[in-house]
Amino acid sequence: MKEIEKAIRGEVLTKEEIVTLLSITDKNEMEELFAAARQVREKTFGKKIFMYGFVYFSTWCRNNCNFCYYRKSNNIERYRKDPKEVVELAVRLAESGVHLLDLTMGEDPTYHKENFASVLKIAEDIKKETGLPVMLSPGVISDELIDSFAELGVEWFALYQETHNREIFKNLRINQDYDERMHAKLYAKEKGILIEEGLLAGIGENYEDIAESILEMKKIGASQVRVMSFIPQKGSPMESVHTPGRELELKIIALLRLVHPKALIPASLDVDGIEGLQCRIDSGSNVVTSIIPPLTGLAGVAQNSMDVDEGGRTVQEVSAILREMGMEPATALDYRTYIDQLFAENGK
Ligand code: SAM
Ligand code: MD0
Ligand code: SF4
Repeated sequence: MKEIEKAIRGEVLTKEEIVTLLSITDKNEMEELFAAARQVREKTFGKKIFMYGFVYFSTWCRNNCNFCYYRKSNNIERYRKDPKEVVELAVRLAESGVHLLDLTMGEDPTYHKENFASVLKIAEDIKKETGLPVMLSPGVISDELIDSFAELGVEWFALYQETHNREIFKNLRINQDYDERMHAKLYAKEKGILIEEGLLAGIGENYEDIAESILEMKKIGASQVRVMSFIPQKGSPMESVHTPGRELELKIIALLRLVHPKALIPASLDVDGIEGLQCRIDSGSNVVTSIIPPLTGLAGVAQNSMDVDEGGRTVQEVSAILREMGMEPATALDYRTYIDQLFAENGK
């Protein structure tokens, strides 16, 4: 298809062209799209795939996102892990071979009350003890707090808009401010932190909305860009909304790759577990996220238990599958070298 050839030449696709490619239903055309995404990925990354450890250490939240299991009004069992235990878990993940530690939490009122003192300490200790880069996923926080995390040398700030359609945002992230959320992200970038932006698939968006998101992610200078299929959560207002067919997520991954050739693009184990790894890598992603240590009582965000305790979401398991596919698990040094390049490009 001519749009695909254009992307392979390194030209940025227009919104209309992205919509055309998102509309593909023909199997051969879809395979052409995925093959192009793999070709574009290989140019920058070769066969190497990165792996992120995931530590979701507090599931308390002051917000009421309609799609989320951990929304405030959901009557569920929650945990806030003791800081010492969080550090131990991170060390364990580091020893298992992950390249980055993603420290994630609900917008826990306890942390907000103490001005994030324990989270700052957790991030500091984990950096010291593991030497690995750290990503922080804290929800919306103040500029002052972002300054503090920047001073600690936190490498990444992850905060997903989910959609760049303000109407849809309002219905998903109820009583939250679109601009405030976007501001936190842009401020972190301004402070020299790499940012991750993301969208949710299957929440009432159309192809135009998705194309706009893909282009907006480019505009804001996100270095990591993601999509996850919506998974219905028990007890939430969207409990009976169906999860979308996975072709949509896979096409979006491929288009993210074509529009953001050098970006880090997750294949999240949190949507379909380890079963979902190969197809996501095959459509152009290059980071496996949501690697969780087994038997620790830690949860995922979209699938709170799938494959975790069975040991399915481990470096060992992921590496074996990657090798079988002819891909190669990267090293921590490969990862550090790559993000150093991103920092240099961002002028830091
Ligand atoms: N509480 C912080 C926040 O919302 O930014 C940090 C957690 S963040 C990692 C939670 C992300 O998981 C959401 O931004 C959303 O993209 C994803 N997520 C949550 N619930 C989901 C669901 N039901 N299906 C798919 N993805 C979901
Ligand atoms: C993931 N469960 O990557 C994680 C999460 C938070 N930064 C990431 C959505 O699948
Ligand atoms: Fe809280 Fe994040 Fe879930 Fe929203 S997505 S309810 S902010 S944990």
